[in-house]
Amino acid sequence: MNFESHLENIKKTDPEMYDWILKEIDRQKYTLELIPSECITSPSVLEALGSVFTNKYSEGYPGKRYYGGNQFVDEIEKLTQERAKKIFEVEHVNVQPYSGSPANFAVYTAVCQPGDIIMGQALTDGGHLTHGSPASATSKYFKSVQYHVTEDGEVDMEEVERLAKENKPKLIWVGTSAYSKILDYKKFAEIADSVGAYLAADIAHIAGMVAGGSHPSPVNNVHIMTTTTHKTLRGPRGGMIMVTKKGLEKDEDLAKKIDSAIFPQLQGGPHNHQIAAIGVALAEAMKPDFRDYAKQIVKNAKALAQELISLGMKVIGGGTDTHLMLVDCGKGRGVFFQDALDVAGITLNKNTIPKDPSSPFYPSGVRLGTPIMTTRGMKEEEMKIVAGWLKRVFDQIAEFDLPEGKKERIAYLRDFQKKIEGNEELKKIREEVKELCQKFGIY
Ligand code: DSN
Repeated sequence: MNFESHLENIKKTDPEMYDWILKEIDRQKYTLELIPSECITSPSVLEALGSVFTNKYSEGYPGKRYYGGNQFVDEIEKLTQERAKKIFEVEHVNVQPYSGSPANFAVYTAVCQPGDIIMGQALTDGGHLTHGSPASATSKYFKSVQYHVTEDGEVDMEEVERLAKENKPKLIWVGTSAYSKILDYKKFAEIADSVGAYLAADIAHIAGMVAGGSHPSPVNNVHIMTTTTHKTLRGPRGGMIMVTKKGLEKDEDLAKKIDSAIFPQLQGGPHNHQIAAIGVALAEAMKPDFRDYAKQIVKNAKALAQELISLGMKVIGGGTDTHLMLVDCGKGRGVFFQDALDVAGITLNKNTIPKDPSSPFYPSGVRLGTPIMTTRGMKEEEMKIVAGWLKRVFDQIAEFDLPEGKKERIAYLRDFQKKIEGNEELKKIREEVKELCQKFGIY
């Protein structure tokens, strides 16, 4: 894809912004992105996202809009809904959420009253902010009870059951942002049903793998599913809320409640360009090669985890069943690994590990995954090369340890930054990374 010809107008009207866009294109092209919640959309998705649908207001739903001129907006919204229903085998879909967090807040709005008890996996244990984290408004408006993982990084189902029985939550979330195992949806359903709770699966991370058949779907066990559309699903930034058959059996008004939570309760006009682009991504997800991609994500993640382990790195839980893994870097040392990798042209994020001995600000691990490398066409052979780079970078941070004192930390990290920026081994790896990235382009 020739980006420059797609940017000829902005080049003339806003050269400053044009330059930043070119810089970001180069960053994405020539560095290796291991953040497991990111992906590379297709040129078709980008075209839909840049389309004239961004010009239109259309509060309401197909056939019931508050503004005129929505005859084509109605068609793209219906088309996108139908594609999502088919792929995820659900009864009802709302494709208007601006992203995952608003989608999740709409679920609360639809099925809870302020002050109701809700349950979710702790953020420090691989859950998501919006599942009732103390840092999120969801814990301000609802009484949040959080469950955790064991040392192996698996959800502690005994704790889930005990907390559900003790607290009788109105809503239970099942779904993760930093978790490498397959969740026991059946057991979650038994627990939620036993206390009469709504069970909502947040499948944001795994949506592409569910669509492509390389990860089990929670559809038959839960009442609601939410997702973002820009992670493994490989669409534009956006969100969807889905109501399952089981959901309608529990509450025949559930679809209506979800729709009215999104509009008029929480959002205004839908982002129609985003909906068009989600539709394009869903059409791509129905193609056979998407299934190959979905399978390869998992194969690559397994290969990467195994190679890291054989090089002596500590992968939480001894491997992965999904697209991502957590690596234990030692107490408070995730930040060193993330920053050193940045210098080497490899991007990932520091992350807490189960029972983290440090704090969420200076966590002990990193989170990494394979969706982008897989989209670029890399396979198991390349995963070995990537694991080798990760180990070489890890060796460069061996001498660094986070000081206990908060003030000392800032000066120490500044000094660390200077040292790694001048590190010759990291610069060498950066060149090797660039070479591989040139072989596996993003467009
Ligand atoms: N920020 C996303 C992630 O990185 O997993 C979750 O919303």
